[in-house]
Amino acid sequence: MAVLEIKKYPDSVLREKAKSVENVDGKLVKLAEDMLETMYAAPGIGLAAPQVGESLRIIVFDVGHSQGEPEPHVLINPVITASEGEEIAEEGCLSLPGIYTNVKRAAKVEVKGYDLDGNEVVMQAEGLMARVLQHEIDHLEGKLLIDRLSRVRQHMIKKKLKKALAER
Ligand code: GNR
Ligand code: NI
Repeated sequence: MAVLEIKKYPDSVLREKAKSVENVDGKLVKLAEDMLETMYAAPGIGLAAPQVGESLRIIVFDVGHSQGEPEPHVLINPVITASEGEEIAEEGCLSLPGIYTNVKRAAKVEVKGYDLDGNEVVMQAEGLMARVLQHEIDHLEGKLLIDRLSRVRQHMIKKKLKKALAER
């Protein structure tokens, strides 16, 4: 396994629409394992393939590991099939270092996808897991959390990002 480099804003790969995975081979399994290792090393609670430079529809997440045993999840070609309610909570993104801001999301989601064995998986999620699933699936569409903010807040954060970039 390997820790991969996390692509940061404004890398163009973060703005691409990721391609569907057509079949799960050894290379894809390796990518999923490397993504999990990269996520735990960051540390983060979710990661989408475009964040490591692979424009493919694969996400990994683990929302429970800080409280106990690691519970790694891999989802291939995930799709939100139902959503309910609204909830505002603070989010961060490994591709937007230093930015933490409230984001409005659906409170509950149902997500369908496939695991690494090619079996269909259906997940009912709420709370932090629902939030992370929506955040990761956004990455597959080339969408970042800043796109979900008010214009005024977007403007403020883009100024902050520009300044941070100039100082790198
Ligand atoms: O590590 C992460 N934490 C987080 C917190 C609240 C909502 C979403 C996230 S995902 C983020 C890692 C990341 O950037 N995934 O794409
Ligand atoms: Ni992110």
